[in-house]
Amino acid sequence: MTNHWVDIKNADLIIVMGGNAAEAHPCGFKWVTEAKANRGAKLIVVDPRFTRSAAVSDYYAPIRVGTDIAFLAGVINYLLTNDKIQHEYVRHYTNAPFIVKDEYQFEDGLFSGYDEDDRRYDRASWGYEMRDDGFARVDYSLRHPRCVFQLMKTHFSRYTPELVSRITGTPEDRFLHICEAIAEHSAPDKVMTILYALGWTQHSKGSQNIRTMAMIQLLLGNIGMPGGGVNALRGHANVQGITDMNLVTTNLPGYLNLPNDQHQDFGEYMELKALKPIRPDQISWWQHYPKYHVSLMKAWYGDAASADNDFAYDYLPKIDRPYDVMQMFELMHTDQMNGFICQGFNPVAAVSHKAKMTQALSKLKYLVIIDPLVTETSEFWRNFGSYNDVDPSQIQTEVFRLPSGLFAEEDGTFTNSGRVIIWKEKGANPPGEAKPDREIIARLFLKIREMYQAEGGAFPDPILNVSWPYNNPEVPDSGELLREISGKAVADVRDADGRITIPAGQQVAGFAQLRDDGSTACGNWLYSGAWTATGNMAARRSTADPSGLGVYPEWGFAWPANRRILYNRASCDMDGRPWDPRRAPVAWDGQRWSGPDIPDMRPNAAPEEEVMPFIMTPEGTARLFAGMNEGPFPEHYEPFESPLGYNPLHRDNLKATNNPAARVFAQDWASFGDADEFPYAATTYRLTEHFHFWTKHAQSAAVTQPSQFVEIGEALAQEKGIRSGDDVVVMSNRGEITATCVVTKRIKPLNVDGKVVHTVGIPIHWGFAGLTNRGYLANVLTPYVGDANSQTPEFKAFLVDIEKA
Ligand SMILES: Nc1nc2c(c(=O)[nH]1)N[C@H]1C(S)=C(S)[C@@H](COP(=O)(O)OP(=O)(O)OC[C@H]3O[C@@H](n4cnc5c(=O)[nH]c(N)nc54)[C@H](O)[C@@H]3O)O[C@H]1N2
Ligand SMILES: Nc1nc2c(c(=O)[nH]1)N[C@H]1C(S)=C(S)[C@@H](COP(=O)(O)OP(=O)(O)OC[C@H]3O[C@@H](n4cnc5c(=O)[nH]c(N)nc54)[C@H](O)[C@@H]3O)O[C@H]1N2
Ligand SMILES: [Mo]
Repeated sequence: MTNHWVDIKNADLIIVMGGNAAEAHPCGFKWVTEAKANRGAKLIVVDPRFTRSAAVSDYYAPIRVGTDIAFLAGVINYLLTNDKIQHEYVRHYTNAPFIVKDEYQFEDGLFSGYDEDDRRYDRASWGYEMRDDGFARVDYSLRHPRCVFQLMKTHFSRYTPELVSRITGTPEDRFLHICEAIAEHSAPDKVMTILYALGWTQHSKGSQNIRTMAMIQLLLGNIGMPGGGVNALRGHANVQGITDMNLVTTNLPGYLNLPNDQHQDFGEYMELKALKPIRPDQISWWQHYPKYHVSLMKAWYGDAASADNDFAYDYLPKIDRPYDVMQMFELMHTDQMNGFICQGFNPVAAVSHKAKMTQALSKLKYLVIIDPLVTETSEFWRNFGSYNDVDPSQIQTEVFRLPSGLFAEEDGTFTNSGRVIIWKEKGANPPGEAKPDREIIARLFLKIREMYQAEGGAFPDPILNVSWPYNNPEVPDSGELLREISGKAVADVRDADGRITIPAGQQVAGFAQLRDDGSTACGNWLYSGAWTATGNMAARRSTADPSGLGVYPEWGFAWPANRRILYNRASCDMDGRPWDPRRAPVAWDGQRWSGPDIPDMRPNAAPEEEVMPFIMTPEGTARLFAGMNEGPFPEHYEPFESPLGYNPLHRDNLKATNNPAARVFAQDWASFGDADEFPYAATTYRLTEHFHFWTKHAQSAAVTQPSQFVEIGEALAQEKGIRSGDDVVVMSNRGEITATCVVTKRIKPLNVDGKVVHTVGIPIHWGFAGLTNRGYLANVLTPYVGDANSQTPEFKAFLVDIEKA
């Protein structure tokens, strides 16, 4: 979240689209209720299903799965053509005035630089025109034909309400009503927020869905504002924390990048990453990149990382492609990977195209499962009839199960969606032979290191030299780990005059103290200060909220620097006056930036200096034109399995039917189905009563939703002669499942480009392990194709057929 949970109470309008917060985030949803009750906020829900979020909304619109970019692009067109944007904000705080290179083009649904064989764009033509002094050219009148603002107007003018309705199936009047409601929030003192989750991410163009809404929020001037922002409601209790710590294989902790094979030279790499401003006087925060990188390597390798060996740069793998979960299973499937350690993860249930998953695991030599429970993954080799139709005699994979504790059986921290890190105590010790994850990983590491010590290896240094300074090496203490992540001086840190500012051994107060000379160590620059600033994380539980804005400055610690709202300088005009004095996180007081929140700005940057609020970019502005993998502007592409089979925007160019940069492995093209055979749009989602695939082991949860079901609308039910309670078979080109059918008024047929499109809804929680009635994994049906930027599978838009069983 750019903002945070409590801040939702400050919104005037809340859009829930691409998520279903009332059911998937029922506790956090209370802040929506507060906004409605206390300030008369309105709630709008856009979802293919009339969800429980929709049931308490002020306005609802249905949408065809996988078409949100068309909807949101239509909103952008509405805002631009009706001049409903916040002018000063757009002119100064976004890259609207920047002039784009001549070579940039958009034609027939493709941007310049497309390489069809590689399914990849060369982004060179997407840059700004630069001046001789290294700064970008801008036109604050916004009239230059190639300034971002004018290019946007042209690009989005195609998304008329009529076209939006044709693509999305959302009735035109409903779409226009929502446009009008959104447009009101271009007033400087009116703020809208967006709450989204998987309905946007789990698509072959998921990142662009979110980015399109970010553009709307920028046009309205809603980023940096209390009650505003772009807010991802995250999944598992600590998934924000694990993302911050490098969930994505191309990252290092704190969103630093793992160098790729083009970057073998340390000096060159640091220079490349330390981005200089491309506008005069801007902050361009990534200039500090080398400090964070070097401090990370000091945390990992201690004395073995020194200036003499480029701070152990050669120990880092230089990555040739992302190794996300789809890539891993592709490698297993093609015999390029033979061992897999799987911790707190049930991929057979959770990843798309289940048949491919079990085939892939069958090719392994060994599989290690670290989990408190039996899972579909640990049982993948066992025959469960049609639920898991495998022949164990043909599977040679050796499966090791290491029983772990559960998250509630360890102390440590959680980071919530709002970037707030809080300390938690454990509820109990893991039972029986189970061990905490920390101990399992530590002991695996120590054993592997021992083997390298004894037997050598091709390149043992990165293993042998890991710094492991814990009191009990077999069970590192969570406090020790958090202090390592928070950072400390490892040699005396001195100022320019040689005076010691932080003596060796002392924790640093925050990332501003980190150095690139090897005198500091820090496991994650974004968490720097989490330990020190607070003295003791466990004590950060003050419920004082002096401003009433829901800041709670001494409850937990929000990264970065305990800042609750990112880019909060943008909540003020160019003169440093709040757009809305009743909701001012910071303001310029004549001397400095101050207020209830920690300013996201150099504290003494006077407004006359014109230091722009988006301090992470070299421009100082947010980007309406940005280097996403499938294009600098969003464009509607159909899901890989589309009920239309063509893109109404580009019927004549088949290459622009689906996202041209989405990742598809060669063998998987044949596994996609088409609308002739599988005519219905399908999507998957969760229920409040279960958490994915493991609460089915808990009796109390298992009885609340004991049996698998799918949902269809009344019109389709009638067409197919299906009644509520009948068993049905749902088929995709990858397999079929049988379940009870619930016929519902909550799903309505949509009129899409003259064709009636029915939606089949498939909750995900059943499988062949646990205490519920046995069921089929929903992912028997889903396709194996990944988003172009995040590689998230397209779980939310595919094709099925349905028949009475
Ligand atoms: N009780 C419970 N709570 C959970 C979880 C759980 O398993 N159980 N899981 C947690 C996790 S890990 C996560 S990531 C979150 C997920 O939170 P959500 O994303 O809110 O959960 P989902 O139910 O998967 O999907 C949300 C909605 O997206 C809609 N949708 C599907 N396709 C589209 C589309 O193309 N466009 C639009 N606009 N909407 C679409 C679906 O109809 C559904 O209502 O929930 C978390 N909370
Ligand atoms: N079709 C479809 N597929 C989906 C989704 C969808 O919407 N549609 N949603 C996707 C999303 S967003 C997510 S997050 C995934 C969820 O997929 P997973 O994360 O794989 O599923 P979970 O069942 O939440 O958890 C996996 C395991 O973690 C174990 N566990 C719990 N606590 C601990 C612990 O402290 N230590 C260890 N070692 N193990 C522990 C549990 O016992 C469980 O077996 O599913 C994804 N798959
Ligand atoms: Mo998730």
